[in-house]
Amino acid sequence: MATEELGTESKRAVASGMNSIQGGKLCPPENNAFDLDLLTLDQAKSWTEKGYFILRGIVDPALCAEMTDRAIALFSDAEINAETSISGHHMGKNGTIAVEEAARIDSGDAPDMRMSKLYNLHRVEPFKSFARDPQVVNAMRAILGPDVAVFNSQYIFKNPGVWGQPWHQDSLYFTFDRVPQVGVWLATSRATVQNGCLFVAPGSHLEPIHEHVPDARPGANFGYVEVVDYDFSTSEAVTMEAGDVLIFHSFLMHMSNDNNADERRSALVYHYGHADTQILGGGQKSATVDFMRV
Ligand SMILES: O=C(O)CCC(=O)C(=O)O
Repeated sequence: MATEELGTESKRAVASGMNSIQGGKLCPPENNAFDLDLLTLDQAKSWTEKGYFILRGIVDPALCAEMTDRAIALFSDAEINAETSISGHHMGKNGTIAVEEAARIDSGDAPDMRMSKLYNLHRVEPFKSFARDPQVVNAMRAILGPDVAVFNSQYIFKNPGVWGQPWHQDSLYFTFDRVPQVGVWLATSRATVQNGCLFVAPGSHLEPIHEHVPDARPGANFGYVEVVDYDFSTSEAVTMEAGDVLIFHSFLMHMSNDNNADERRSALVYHYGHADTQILGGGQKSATVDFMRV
């Protein structure tokens, strides 16, 4: 069908644009540590060898539930009061971007069932305070140094029946002059193998950025791309309780399972970098990049 072919073509063009800028890039291992003595020995070992570690129980589950309610309210507001809406992407007046789920299967019409992602939350409470959580900031300083900023924030809903995101490296999306960046994935519900937790490929943060090909599933979310030339047989499921935080390297290959359970899986995901990071290619700023020092 013509529309499907067009969709496939534009997905290929997006992937090839990102591959041509970021593909083959390496992160020098000496960039991965500023002062790992700020971490526990186990955290530092896991970070160095595997490319991630977990901070357990650092956010009250009641605050996680409040964050979810607030994200739903902001999502509804962005839809209703959108300045622009294109293909299920709504640009809210306060800078938020609400993205509807493309792969949703019989999930219903309520806003919280249509929501896939909500971007640009880190200047809004209660999300702003989490960006400055002392344990998170300590981890960022241990890895990146004293001058750090959060530059990307997303609230991700994965409702029952919704598909996961395939294997990828986040640095594919970050066209910056410095590497690495660091992902902070706060579970705001529990995350299980059944409801769509993350999986990671330990040690893959030492790989270059691999070529990513478009997610071939018809109806997959726009922008989903995947690594298909790596052996994922040693991958590990990251199961979490509400309030746990995964800290992960932006070169680490990771994916998430489909939600085959009858409960929602939700997460608040931040990305941090050095506060003086410059955007490559003349500074054309993405709508989802906004550096805020913490
Ligand atoms: O939360 C998910 O399901 C996927 C998140 C992810 O892979 C990412 O933010 O890079």
